[in-house]
Amino acid sequence: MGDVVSYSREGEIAYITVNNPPVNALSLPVRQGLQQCFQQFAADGEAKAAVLICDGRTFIAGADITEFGKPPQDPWLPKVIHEMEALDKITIAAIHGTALGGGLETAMGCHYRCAVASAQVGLPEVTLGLLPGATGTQRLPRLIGPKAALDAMVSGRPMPAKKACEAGAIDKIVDGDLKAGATAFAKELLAQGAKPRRLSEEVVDTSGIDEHFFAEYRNSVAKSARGFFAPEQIIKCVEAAVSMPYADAVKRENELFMECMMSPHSAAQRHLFFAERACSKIPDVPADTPLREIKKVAVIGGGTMGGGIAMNFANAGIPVVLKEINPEALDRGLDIIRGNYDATVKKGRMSPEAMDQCMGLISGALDYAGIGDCDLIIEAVFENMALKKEIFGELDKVAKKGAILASNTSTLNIDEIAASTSRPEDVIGWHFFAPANVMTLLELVRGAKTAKDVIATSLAMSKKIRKTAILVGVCFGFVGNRMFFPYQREAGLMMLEGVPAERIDKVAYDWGWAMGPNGVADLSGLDVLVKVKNEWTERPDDPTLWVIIEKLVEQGRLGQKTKAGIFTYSGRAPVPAPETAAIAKAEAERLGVAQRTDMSDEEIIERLMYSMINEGALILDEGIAIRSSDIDVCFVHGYGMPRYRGGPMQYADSVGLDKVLAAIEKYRARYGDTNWTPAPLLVKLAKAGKTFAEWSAAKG
Ligand code: T1G
Repeated sequence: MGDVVSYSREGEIAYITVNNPPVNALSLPVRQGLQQCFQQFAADGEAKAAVLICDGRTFIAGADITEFGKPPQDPWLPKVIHEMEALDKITIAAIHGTALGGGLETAMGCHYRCAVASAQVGLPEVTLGLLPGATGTQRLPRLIGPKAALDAMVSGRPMPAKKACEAGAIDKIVDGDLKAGATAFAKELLAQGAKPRRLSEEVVDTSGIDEHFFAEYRNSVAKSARGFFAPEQIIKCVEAAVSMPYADAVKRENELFMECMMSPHSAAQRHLFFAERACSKIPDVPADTPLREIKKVAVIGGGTMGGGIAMNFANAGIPVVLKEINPEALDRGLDIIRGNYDATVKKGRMSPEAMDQCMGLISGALDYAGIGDCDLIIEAVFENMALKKEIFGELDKVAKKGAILASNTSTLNIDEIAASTSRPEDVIGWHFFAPANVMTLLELVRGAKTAKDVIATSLAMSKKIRKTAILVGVCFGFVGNRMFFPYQREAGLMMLEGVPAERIDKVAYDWGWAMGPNGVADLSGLDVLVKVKNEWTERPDDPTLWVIIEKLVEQGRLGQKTKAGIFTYSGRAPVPAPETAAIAKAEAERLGVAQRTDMSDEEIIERLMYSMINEGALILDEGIAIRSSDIDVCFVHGYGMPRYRGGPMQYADSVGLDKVLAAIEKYRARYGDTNWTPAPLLVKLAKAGKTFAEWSAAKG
């Protein structure tokens, strides 16, 4: 048992305490300890009730995810829970922090549950490509009804304690000290003569269920669950809960749980869980690096990006100054922000009071005088090196000592920008993704001279503004865009070969991307890609690169913002445009691009993905990304790659690098070395039978 679970008693109340930092995960010693301590409680004649409580910052936060993928070890959690539930003396779960997954399942194996108001409870297994596999799919519907249980399990979103109490998942909210409150609750139950409440002996309230319920529920989650494996398995479990005896339904739950556990989706989603936590670990920046204090922020440039960036800080309660060059531009910038907030309020996702509070934190400035006291200044102006250098020269004169000077550049050289100041150690890239107040990815671009505390502060601040940040090195396009360029390159070339834009996008969408490459180009603006091509001075010599997009821009078809680009837009839905097909045909003839009528969907997705993955292998070899999982985080958080694919490098590992290399060699034979020379790291790992993940882990 060790000390991960301990037994004690005060009078007639026993306490079973879990102490397994950092989150009291249900590792094997914890399961063994729970089993033994509840047996000790059963045998303790003095103990009339038991409180299950946890030390540290949270109640049990779930099964130990690090154990997944290894042979399961007895006692399994369902067994421990059923033994707890069978006891003839009452048990009470005392919850603080986050009772999640197996944690809530264990609490539901107790006869009663209490919690402090700040606690949250939930079954987030679906975020790991799993389902609540320790009777949660059977107990939660018995506690809060099938619809509320499905919502909780299919979304994976936790419930605040108050809401969980109203729904019936928690019996009592405890004020003040949790242990004291839980003890009082236990005594109250004893005084009432309360009996053990065993959910396994109850049935689901099916009064709200008719013959259409599950079909309608499936339709209601079709969009958000598109392509994911686990949500459907969860719905099947709840169908079993309402139609089968408990014991049979639990067997069905276990079968479906194992199907999830064995799915590549779960491997991918569990990979991302750890990947998102690894990306803030920088090998040469100690975790205890002192941080610079950020009390006030300035954003230079109030365009779409600048406005969105400013909102992130206001949302985190940090005052932010938006600096523009004239009153009209400043008003436009503030109107963009107000409009964004209005839209959120209208959707019911923000209260008008919260909006006013955020707007109250945003002020305007027309010169640099107003930003001299800012601790972090983010430049978010037009993507032009000369202009950025001029601005950083000004910032160098006005910014306070120790202020962090950041650029939101999406491609340009941070070292060159830093060289226009006398303090290159304070300069770093903060590359947000449009819309900046929505997309969760932030690329922090480390310059050659960027100070370690600037990096540490930027990582900490990114968490505060609810961004997932990866630290990247300096190159054209950093990590995300540099890998997205070959992806977009192949999309353009396939159009020249006669593959309709809409087919390419459908293949990408069906593979799981939120939007195909052509829809993305139209969304971000075709003129943006043309500007990138013009700024990309060291790009490979490829006469076919984005020639269709250049012609479309010449015709004023810039994408969604002009209602016409690669596609035509009457609403937001893209409509195939004959103009694009005509340009593709004409450009193919001009360039002598052979037409392909034999292109399979498999080739389309291989050329899109493997061109990106090959670039990712180069990026890893150059040290531009610290680890392959950072690249995965980049694409899931910044480009709409589905979590069940795990990110491009995880996907390559799951396909097998030997297969990826063979396909690249096939395209090299057809399209030449310029775009299809396999990255040396890919060749090395493929030949050694290794994965990108193993290479990254070995690198440390
Ligand atoms: N298992 C193992 N390690 C875990 C863990 C877990 N369940 N949860 C967190 N960690 C580690 C994490 O990797 C990090 O490690 C440290 O704890 C702090 O985490 C049978 C099958 C609880 C809300 O999905 O949502 O139960 O990086 O940085 O921001 O049906 O952790 O420090 O080395 O995230 O304060 C279901 C997952 C599992 C909850 C805390 N449970 N965890 O957030 O800290 S499946 C979950 C979280 C299951 C059953 C099924 C969050 C948190 P390191 P952190 P945080």
